[in-house]
Amino acid sequence: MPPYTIVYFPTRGRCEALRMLLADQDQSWKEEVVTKESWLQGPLKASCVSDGAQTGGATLEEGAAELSVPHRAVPHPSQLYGQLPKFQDGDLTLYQSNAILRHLGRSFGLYGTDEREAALVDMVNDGLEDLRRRCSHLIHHKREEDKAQYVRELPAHLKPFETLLSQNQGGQAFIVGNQISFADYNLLDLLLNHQVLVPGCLDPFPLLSAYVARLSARPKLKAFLASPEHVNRPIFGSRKI
Ligand code: GTS
Repeated sequence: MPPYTIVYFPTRGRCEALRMLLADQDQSWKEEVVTKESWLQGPLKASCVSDGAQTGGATLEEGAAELSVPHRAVPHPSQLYGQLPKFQDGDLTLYQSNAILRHLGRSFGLYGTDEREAALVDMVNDGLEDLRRRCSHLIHHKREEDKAQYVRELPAHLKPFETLLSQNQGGQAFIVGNQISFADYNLLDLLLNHQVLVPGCLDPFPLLSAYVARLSARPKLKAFLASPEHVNRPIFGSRKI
């Protein structure tokens, strides 16, 4: 039995970076896929809802919006957040995708080689979260003019990552230091998604383009990215991108 279980909607969403990390680190894991129907029944959400949800505090965003999950689903006290992903590592249960990434980063030595690098890895990952939120807002509240604005502003949001790469060994290595970190998997996931969402968006960024090609060619990642498991899983819910 693999020690890891990912409980999530049938999308890449906030879990594909985790999956890429696990695959590249030669780990296996179990998937528990949560359908819209089972989520709407409520007990699973209730089993991960915070006290705040007693007043309707659970938010609805991203995949849930895609899945048309209603706001303020059944609240339940003394539980956590009311959202997926949920992640099991043996008897440790975690919520919050970035906490899970960091946990795996610590477990597999993917958190820089010292405190300075760890701080930089955190900085990159927090920057990625900013972009991920913008992107998911666009997907779930999409209007044509919003997409046009998103596309116009995207270069400014990608540029920091090109700059960070250029500052680390001329862009020939990883986003921080000399070894892969959890932030690399997160960055790779967002860049791959953006190549689908905004084709050609990496063209002005030669280092990021080469980085995507280089990381995607790592043998275990390459195999994962070519697997039906990855290929057939939509980036976001029902929009099939
Ligand atoms: N900060 C959380 C994280 O990083 O894990 C956000 C999790 C989140 O927004 N989960 C959404 C959810 O469970 C699904 S998705 O956005 O990841 O696709 N929504 C269901 C609900 O009822 O809110």
